[in-house]
Amino acid sequence: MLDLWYTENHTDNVRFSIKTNKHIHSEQSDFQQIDFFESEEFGTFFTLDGLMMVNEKDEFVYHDMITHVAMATNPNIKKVLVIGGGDGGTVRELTRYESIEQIDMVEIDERVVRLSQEYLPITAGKLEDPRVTLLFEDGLAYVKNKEEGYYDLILVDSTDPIGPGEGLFSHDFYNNCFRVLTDDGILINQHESPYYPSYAHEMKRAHSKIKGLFPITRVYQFHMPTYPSGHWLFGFASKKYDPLKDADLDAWNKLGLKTKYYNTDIHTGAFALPTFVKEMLEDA
Ligand code: AAT
Repeated sequence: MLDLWYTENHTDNVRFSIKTNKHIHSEQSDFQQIDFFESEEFGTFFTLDGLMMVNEKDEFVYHDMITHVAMATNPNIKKVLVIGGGDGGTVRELTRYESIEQIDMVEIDERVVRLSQEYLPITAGKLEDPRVTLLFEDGLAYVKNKEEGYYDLILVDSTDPIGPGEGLFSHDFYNNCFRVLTDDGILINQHESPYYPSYAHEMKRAHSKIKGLFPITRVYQFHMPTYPSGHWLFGFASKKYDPLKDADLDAWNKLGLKTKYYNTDIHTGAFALPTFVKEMLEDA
């Protein structure tokens, strides 16, 4: 039996490997290199340009944390925009809220969606919900052209700021997100990792841009075993609601949603950051 290992460089000096059973699919789309694998430890997973995006075993952490923190902060969210997120995991979590009326998902690469529908039904299974509209275009262009004050929530479920995801970390993009949000709108964005310097650099850059635009900006953390260092962040930016002071955590618990990572203790705890991360954010 051949040992087939998927290996990713987490830095120039650190590698992360997963033993795989099968390389299910490989293609170069118009935007990026897409690969799907099957493995014992992480189930089916896919990579974009050689970087882990989603796997069956730890996707719940990321998708719980990108969605439920904002939803517990403002339970009246009705119109949601997801940017990226082609695997469908973020949309899946949103569809669990009956109160949400409209979910627009803007994904640049239709191939990620179609392949996820084929190989990752665990995340893509709710993309056919009647409230969901799929739009295949660049998220940067989409928010530029969208009318102002439309969405209650924007979730930026994007790749890292290299390749097609670069524009989703730009000042222009954040500015347009602010504009298309309602007066009590919330923006959550994939905020990279504070640990390895190359990622921390991007995290600081993103934070400094958002800090200048929104009255309330915070960062919260979670543990993603397959992302570089495992220590990952989302940004919480908001025009009105503070995720700690304004969240009605009892009301969220009364919804009775069963989640595997998020709970209302994590809601509060995730905003408690290690000193080195606080210092990085302060001088960002
Ligand atoms: N749910 C977690 C999965 C992702 S994938 C991020 C998605 O963003 C990809 O499908 C990619 O095609 C899409 N994307 C990239 N750039 C754009 C853009 N400009 N407009 C719209 N969609 C885009 C996130 C993984 C995070 C990994 C962290 N290391």
